[in-house]
Amino acid sequence: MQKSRAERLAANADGLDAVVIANGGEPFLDSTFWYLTEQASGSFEDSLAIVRADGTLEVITSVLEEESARAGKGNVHVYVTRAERDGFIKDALKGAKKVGFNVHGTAYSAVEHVRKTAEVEVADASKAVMATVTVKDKSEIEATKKACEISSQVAREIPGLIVEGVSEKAVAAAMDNRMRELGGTGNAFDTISAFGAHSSQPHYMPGDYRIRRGDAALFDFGTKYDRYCSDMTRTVFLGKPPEVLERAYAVVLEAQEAGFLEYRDGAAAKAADLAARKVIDDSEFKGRFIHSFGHGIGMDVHQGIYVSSKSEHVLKEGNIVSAEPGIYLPGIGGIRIEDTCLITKNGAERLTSFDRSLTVV
Ligand SMILES: [Mn+2]
Repeated sequence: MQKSRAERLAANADGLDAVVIANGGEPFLDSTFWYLTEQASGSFEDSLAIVRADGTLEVITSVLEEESARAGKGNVHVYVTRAERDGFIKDALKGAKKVGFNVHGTAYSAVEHVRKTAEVEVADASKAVMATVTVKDKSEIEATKKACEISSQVAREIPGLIVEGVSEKAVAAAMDNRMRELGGTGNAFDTISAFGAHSSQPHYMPGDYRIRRGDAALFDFGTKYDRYCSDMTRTVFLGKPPEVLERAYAVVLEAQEAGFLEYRDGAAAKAADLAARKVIDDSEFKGRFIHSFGHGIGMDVHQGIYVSSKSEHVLKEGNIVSAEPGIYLPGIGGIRIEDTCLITKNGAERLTSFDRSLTVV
Protein backbone atom coordinates (compact mmCIF):
# COMPACT_ATOMS: atom_id res chain seq x y z
CA MET A 1 0.00 0.00 0.00
CA GLN A 2 1.15 3.52 -0.72
CA LYS A 3 2.44 5.42 2.30
CA SER A 4 0.33 8.23 3.67
CA ARG A 5 1.77 11.75 3.71
CA ALA A 6 2.26 11.49 7.49
CA GLU A 7 4.10 8.18 7.07
CA ARG A 8 6.37 9.73 4.44
CA LEU A 9 7.18 12.62 6.78
CA ALA A 10 7.89 10.21 9.66
CA ALA A 11 10.24 8.23 7.41
CA ASN A 12 12.12 11.42 6.51
CA ALA A 13 12.33 12.55 10.15
CA ASP A 14 14.93 10.04 11.27
CA GLY A 15 15.91 10.31 14.94
CA LEU A 16 12.85 12.29 16.00
CA ASP A 17 10.06 10.91 18.19
CA ALA A 18 7.51 13.21 16.57
CA VAL A 19 7.13 16.14 14.21
CA VAL A 20 4.82 18.93 15.34
CA ILE A 21 3.21 21.31 12.86
CA ALA A 22 1.96 24.12 15.09
CA ASN A 23 -0.21 26.86 13.64
CA GLY A 24 -0.37 30.19 15.43
CA GLY A 25 -2.83 32.95 14.65
CA GLU A 26 -3.06 34.34 11.12
CA PRO A 27 -0.58 34.92 9.41
CA PHE A 28 1.48 32.32 11.29
CA LEU A 29 -0.09 29.34 9.57
CA ASP A 30 2.02 26.53 8.13
CA SER A 31 0.83 25.05 4.81
CA THR A 32 2.26 21.71 6.01
CA PHE A 33 -0.83 21.48 8.24
CA TRP A 34 -3.08 21.27 5.16
CA TYR A 35 -0.61 19.03 3.35
CA LEU A 36 -0.93 16.45 6.15
CA THR A 37 -4.61 16.80 6.96
CA GLU A 38 -5.81 17.32 3.36
CA GLN A 39 -8.59 19.62 4.61
CA ALA A 40 -10.57 21.26 1.85
CA SER A 41 -11.71 24.08 4.10
CA GLY A 42 -11.05 25.88 7.40
CA SER A 43 -8.49 28.37 8.69
CA PHE A 44 -7.16 26.26 11.60
CA GLU A 45 -5.61 28.96 13.75
CA ASP A 46 -3.94 27.54 16.87
CA SER A 47 -4.38 23.99 15.55
CA LEU A 48 -1.69 21.31 15.55
CA ALA A 49 -0.87 18.33 13.37
CA ILE A 50 1.39 15.89 15.19
CA VAL A 51 3.08 13.05 13.33
CA ARG A 52 4.55 10.35 15.54
CA ALA A 53 7.50 8.16 14.59
CA ASP A 54 5.16 5.34 13.51
CA GLY A 55 3.45 7.68 11.03
CA THR A 56 0.20 8.18 12.94
CA LEU A 57 -1.31 11.64 12.67
CA GLU A 58 -3.04 13.45 15.55
CA VAL A 59 -4.96 16.61 14.70
CA ILE A 60 -5.74 19.02 17.53
CA THR A 61 -8.20 21.76 16.67
CA SER A 62 -10.92 23.97 18.10
CA VAL A 63 -14.64 23.32 18.00
CA LEU A 64 -14.84 26.06 15.36
CA GLU A 65 -13.06 23.81 12.84
CA GLU A 66 -14.49 20.46 13.91
CA GLU A 67 -16.62 19.80 10.84
CA SER A 68 -13.80 20.54 8.38
CA ALA A 69 -11.31 18.61 10.50
CA ARG A 70 -13.38 15.43 10.56
CA ALA A 71 -13.58 15.49 6.76
CA GLY A 72 -9.76 15.31 6.57
CA LYS A 73 -7.02 12.89 7.61
CA GLY A 74 -5.83 11.99 11.10
CA ASN A 75 -7.28 11.31 14.54
CA VAL A 76 -9.15 14.50 15.39
CA HIS A 77 -9.19 15.94 18.93
CA VAL A 78 -11.47 18.92 19.45
CA TYR A 79 -10.84 21.35 22.29
CA VAL A 80 -13.04 24.07 23.76
CA THR A 81 -10.68 25.41 26.42
CA ARG A 82 -6.94 26.08 26.43
CA ALA A 83 -6.56 23.49 29.19
CA GLU A 84 -8.13 20.84 26.95
CA ARG A 85 -5.80 21.86 24.14
CA ASP A 86 -2.77 21.42 26.42
CA GLY A 87 -4.08 18.04 27.52
CA PHE A 88 -4.31 16.83 23.91
CA ILE A 89 -0.76 18.08 23.23
CA LYS A 90 0.56 16.13 26.24
CA ASP A 91 -1.31 12.98 25.17
CA ALA A 92 -0.11 13.16 21.57
CA LEU A 93 3.50 13.55 22.70
CA LYS A 94 3.41 11.01 25.53
CA GLY A 95 6.78 9.28 25.74
CA ALA A 96 8.34 11.57 23.11
CA LYS A 97 11.68 13.16 24.02
CA LYS A 98 13.05 14.78 20.89
CA VAL A 99 10.39 16.59 18.87
CA GLY A 100 10.92 18.30 15.52
CA PHE A 101 9.35 21.56 14.34
CA ASN A 102 9.18 23.15 10.92
CA VAL A 103 11.25 26.04 12.24
CA HIS A 104 11.04 28.09 9.01
CA GLY A 105 7.24 28.05 9.08
CA THR A 106 6.37 28.25 12.76
CA ALA A 107 6.08 31.13 15.22
CA TYR A 108 8.59 30.94 18.07
CA SER A 109 5.75 31.32 20.58
CA ALA A 110 4.04 28.18 19.26
CA VAL A 111 7.26 26.15 19.57
CA GLU A 112 7.83 27.41 23.11
CA HIS A 113 4.30 26.56 24.16
CA VAL A 114 4.60 22.92 23.02
CA ARG A 115 8.08 22.59 24.51
CA LYS A 116 6.89 23.70 27.95
CA THR A 117 3.53 21.93 27.85
CA ALA A 118 4.84 18.51 26.79
CA GLU A 119 8.31 18.92 28.37
CA VAL A 120 10.15 17.90 25.22
CA GLU A 121 13.44 18.73 23.58
CA VAL A 122 13.05 20.84 20.43
CA ALA A 123 14.78 19.95 17.14
CA ASP A 124 14.71 21.37 13.61
CA ALA A 125 12.57 19.18 11.32
CA SER A 126 12.38 21.67 8.46
CA LYS A 127 14.64 19.57 6.19
CA ALA A 128 12.44 16.51 6.71
CA VAL A 129 9.32 18.59 6.04
CA MET A 130 10.79 20.04 2.83
CA ALA A 131 12.03 16.64 1.61
CA THR A 132 8.46 15.42 2.03
CA VAL A 133 6.37 18.27 0.66
CA THR A 134 8.54 19.00 -2.38
CA VAL A 135 7.90 15.56 -3.89
CA LYS A 136 4.38 15.90 -5.21
CA ASP A 137 1.85 13.12 -5.49
CA LYS A 138 -0.69 12.70 -8.28
CA SER A 139 -3.44 14.84 -6.75
CA GLU A 140 -0.99 17.66 -6.00
CA ILE A 141 0.30 17.61 -9.58
CA GLU A 142 -3.29 17.71 -10.88
CA ALA A 143 -4.14 20.73 -8.69
CA THR A 144 -0.95 22.53 -9.79
CA LYS A 145 -1.72 21.79 -13.45
CA LYS A 146 -5.16 23.30 -13.00
CA ALA A 147 -3.68 26.44 -11.40
CA CYS A 148 -1.18 26.66 -14.27
CA GLU A 149 -3.91 26.28 -16.91
CA ILE A 150 -5.82 29.16 -15.37
CA SER A 151 -2.84 31.52 -15.35
CA SER A 152 -1.81 30.42 -18.85
CA GLN A 153 -5.26 31.35 -20.11
CA VAL A 154 -4.88 34.78 -18.51
CA ALA A 155 -1.45 35.11 -20.14
CA ARG A 156 -3.07 34.53 -23.52
CA GLU A 157 -5.44 37.41 -22.77
CA ILE A 158 -2.65 39.89 -21.90
CA PRO A 159 -2.31 41.32 -25.43
CA GLY A 160 -5.99 42.33 -25.27
CA LEU A 161 -5.47 44.14 -21.95
CA ILE A 162 -2.54 46.29 -23.08
CA VAL A 163 -3.87 49.45 -24.68
CA GLU A 164 -2.08 52.79 -24.71
CA GLY A 165 -2.76 54.72 -21.49
CA VAL A 166 -3.86 51.79 -19.31
CA SER A 167 -2.31 51.79 -15.82
CA GLU A 168 -0.26 49.07 -14.15
CA LYS A 169 -2.84 48.72 -11.37
CA ALA A 170 -5.74 48.43 -13.83
CA VAL A 171 -4.14 45.56 -15.75
CA ALA A 172 -3.15 43.79 -12.51
CA ALA A 173 -6.75 44.05 -11.26
CA ALA A 174 -8.12 42.73 -14.56
CA MET A 175 -5.75 39.76 -14.46
CA ASP A 176 -6.58 38.95 -10.82
CA ASN A 177 -10.26 39.08 -11.64
CA ARG A 178 -9.88 36.78 -14.65
CA MET A 179 -7.98 34.22 -12.57
CA ARG A 180 -10.91 34.12 -10.14
CA GLU A 181 -13.47 33.92 -12.95
CA LEU A 182 -11.61 30.95 -14.43
CA GLY A 183 -11.87 29.02 -11.15
CA GLY A 184 -8.82 30.15 -9.19
CA THR A 185 -9.35 30.37 -5.44
CA GLY A 186 -7.12 33.41 -4.85
CA ASN A 187 -3.84 34.91 -5.90
CA ALA A 188 -0.72 32.86 -5.24
CA PHE A 189 0.98 36.23 -4.54
CA ASP A 190 0.43 39.91 -5.37
CA THR A 191 0.50 40.30 -9.15
CA ILE A 192 3.45 42.22 -10.51
CA SER A 193 2.51 44.51 -13.40
CA ALA A 194 5.43 46.73 -14.38
CA PHE A 195 5.61 49.01 -17.41
CA GLY A 196 8.53 50.77 -19.03
CA ALA A 197 11.53 51.46 -16.79
CA HIS A 198 9.65 49.99 -13.78
CA SER A 199 10.16 46.50 -15.21
CA SER A 200 13.83 46.60 -14.19
CA GLN A 201 12.74 46.07 -10.53
CA PRO A 202 12.16 42.31 -10.12
CA HIS A 203 9.63 42.73 -7.26
CA TYR A 204 8.01 45.99 -8.38
CA MET A 205 4.61 46.87 -6.90
CA PRO A 206 2.13 48.12 -9.53
CA GLY A 207 1.36 51.83 -9.46
CA ASP A 208 -0.54 54.46 -11.42
CA TYR A 209 1.90 54.70 -14.33
CA ARG A 210 0.16 54.47 -17.70
CA ILE A 211 1.75 52.53 -20.54
CA ARG A 212 3.28 54.33 -23.53
CA ARG A 213 4.29 53.02 -26.93
CA GLY A 214 7.71 51.38 -26.84
CA ASP A 215 7.33 50.25 -23.21
CA ALA A 216 8.02 46.75 -21.97
CA ALA A 217 5.16 45.31 -19.90
CA LEU A 218 6.23 42.65 -17.42
CA PHE A 219 3.65 40.51 -15.62
CA ASP A 220 4.51 38.00 -12.87
CA PHE A 221 1.38 36.32 -11.56
CA GLY A 222 -0.16 33.12 -10.30
CA THR A 223 -3.31 31.67 -8.84
CA LYS A 224 -4.15 29.03 -6.30
CA TYR A 225 -6.31 26.04 -7.09
CA ASP A 226 -7.14 23.56 -4.30
CA ARG A 227 -4.43 25.41 -2.31
CA TYR A 228 -1.72 24.79 -4.97
CA CYS A 229 0.07 27.68 -6.68
CA SER A 230 1.05 28.54 -10.21
CA ASP A 231 3.78 31.07 -10.98
CA MET A 232 4.56 32.53 -14.39
CA THR A 233 6.02 35.66 -15.92
CA ARG A 234 5.68 37.09 -19.41
CA THR A 235 7.12 40.29 -20.83
CA VAL A 236 5.42 41.82 -23.86
CA PHE A 237 5.84 45.17 -25.63
CA LEU A 238 3.41 47.87 -26.66
CA GLY A 239 4.71 48.88 -30.06
CA LYS A 240 8.30 48.49 -31.15
CA PRO A 241 10.62 48.47 -28.09
CA PRO A 242 14.14 49.92 -27.88
CA GLU A 243 16.52 47.57 -29.69
CA VAL A 244 18.46 46.84 -26.50
CA LEU A 245 15.32 45.27 -25.01
CA GLU A 246 14.75 43.16 -28.13
CA ARG A 247 18.29 41.85 -27.78
CA ALA A 248 17.79 41.25 -24.03
CA TYR A 249 14.58 39.36 -24.80
CA ALA A 250 16.37 36.98 -27.15
CA VAL A 251 19.06 36.31 -24.53
CA VAL A 252 16.53 35.63 -21.72
CA LEU A 253 14.61 33.27 -23.98
CA GLU A 254 17.79 31.34 -24.77
CA ALA A 255 18.80 31.34 -21.08
CA GLN A 256 15.43 29.95 -19.98
CA GLU A 257 15.69 27.09 -22.47
CA ALA A 258 19.31 26.36 -21.46
CA GLY A 259 18.32 26.13 -17.78
CA PHE A 260 15.14 24.18 -18.48
CA LEU A 261 17.12 21.55 -20.41
CA GLU A 262 19.12 20.84 -17.21
CA TYR A 263 15.96 19.96 -15.29
CA ARG A 264 15.58 16.22 -14.72
CA ASP A 265 15.38 13.67 -11.93
CA GLY A 266 18.82 13.22 -10.33
CA ALA A 267 20.34 16.46 -11.71
CA ALA A 268 21.89 19.09 -9.46
CA ALA A 269 19.54 22.08 -9.24
CA LYS A 270 22.49 24.44 -9.59
CA ALA A 271 23.24 23.09 -13.09
CA ALA A 272 20.11 24.88 -14.36
CA ASP A 273 21.09 28.18 -12.77
CA LEU A 274 24.65 27.94 -14.05
CA ALA A 275 23.55 27.07 -17.61
CA ALA A 276 21.16 30.02 -17.79
CA ARG A 277 23.65 32.36 -16.14
CA LYS A 278 26.32 31.39 -18.67
CA VAL A 279 24.07 32.39 -21.57
CA ILE A 280 23.45 35.82 -20.01
CA ASP A 281 27.03 36.38 -18.80
CA ASP A 282 28.42 35.46 -22.23
CA SER A 283 26.24 38.21 -23.75
CA GLU A 284 26.45 42.02 -23.62
CA PHE A 285 24.20 41.72 -20.50
CA LYS A 286 26.85 40.17 -18.26
CA GLY A 287 25.94 40.58 -14.57
CA ARG A 288 22.37 41.74 -15.23
CA PHE A 289 20.74 38.45 -14.09
CA ILE A 290 20.45 39.47 -10.44
CA HIS A 291 18.44 36.65 -8.85
CA SER A 292 18.44 32.89 -8.92
CA PHE A 293 16.99 30.75 -11.70
CA GLY A 294 14.14 29.22 -9.74
CA HIS A 295 12.45 28.01 -6.58
CA GLY A 296 10.14 25.24 -5.45
CA ILE A 297 6.39 25.76 -5.85
CA GLY A 298 3.61 24.07 -3.88
CA MET A 299 1.00 25.32 -1.44
CA ASP A 300 3.52 28.11 -0.87
CA VAL A 301 4.69 29.93 -3.97
CA HIS A 302 8.29 29.83 -2.67
CA GLN A 303 8.79 26.38 -1.25
CA GLY A 304 11.86 24.52 -0.04
CA ILE A 305 13.94 24.27 -3.21
CA TYR A 306 16.41 26.96 -4.23
CA VAL A 307 17.61 26.75 -7.81
CA SER A 308 20.66 28.97 -7.41
CA SER A 309 24.30 28.64 -8.42
CA LYS A 310 25.09 27.52 -4.84
CA SER A 311 22.15 25.14 -4.39
CA GLU A 312 22.94 21.72 -2.89
CA HIS A 313 19.55 20.34 -3.94
CA VAL A 314 19.37 17.30 -6.17
CA LEU A 315 16.18 17.38 -8.23
CA LYS A 316 13.69 14.56 -7.83
CA GLU A 317 10.84 13.35 -9.96
CA GLY A 318 7.75 15.13 -8.62
CA ASN A 319 9.53 18.37 -7.69
CA ILE A 320 7.79 21.47 -9.04
CA VAL A 321 10.12 24.40 -9.67
CA SER A 322 10.11 27.67 -11.55
CA ALA A 323 12.44 28.51 -14.45
CA GLU A 324 12.76 32.29 -14.47
CA PRO A 325 15.85 34.03 -15.77
CA GLY A 326 15.78 37.77 -16.27
CA ILE A 327 17.82 40.75 -17.44
CA TYR A 328 17.35 44.06 -15.64
CA LEU A 329 18.52 47.39 -17.05
CA PRO A 330 17.85 50.25 -14.62
CA GLY A 331 16.25 53.26 -16.30
CA ILE A 332 15.35 51.22 -19.42
CA GLY A 333 13.42 48.13 -18.41
CA GLY A 334 13.61 44.46 -17.60
CA ILE A 335 12.82 41.15 -19.22
CA ARG A 336 11.80 38.00 -17.37
CA ILE A 337 10.30 34.79 -18.71
CA GLU A 338 9.04 32.26 -16.18
CA ASP A 339 7.30 28.91 -16.28
CA THR A 340 6.23 26.48 -13.58
CA CYS A 341 7.95 23.15 -14.35
CA LEU A 342 7.41 19.57 -13.20
CA ILE A 343 10.56 17.46 -12.87
CA THR A 344 10.14 14.06 -14.55
CA LYS A 345 12.31 10.95 -14.89
CA ASN A 346 14.06 12.11 -18.06
CA GLY A 347 13.51 15.85 -18.12
CA ALA A 348 10.86 18.34 -17.19
CA GLU A 349 7.45 19.49 -18.33
CA ARG A 350 6.35 23.12 -18.50
CA LEU A 351 2.98 23.29 -16.74
CA THR A 352 2.40 26.90 -17.74
CA SER A 353 2.11 27.57 -21.42
CA PHE A 354 1.95 30.68 -23.51
CA ASP A 355 4.00 31.61 -26.54
CA ARG A 356 7.44 32.64 -25.32
CA SER A 357 8.54 34.32 -28.55
CA LEU A 358 8.76 38.10 -28.60
CA THR A 359 5.25 39.57 -28.55
CA VAL A 360 4.63 43.10 -29.77
CA VAL A 361 1.07 44.28 -29.17
MN1 LIG B 1 8.66 32.75 -9.37
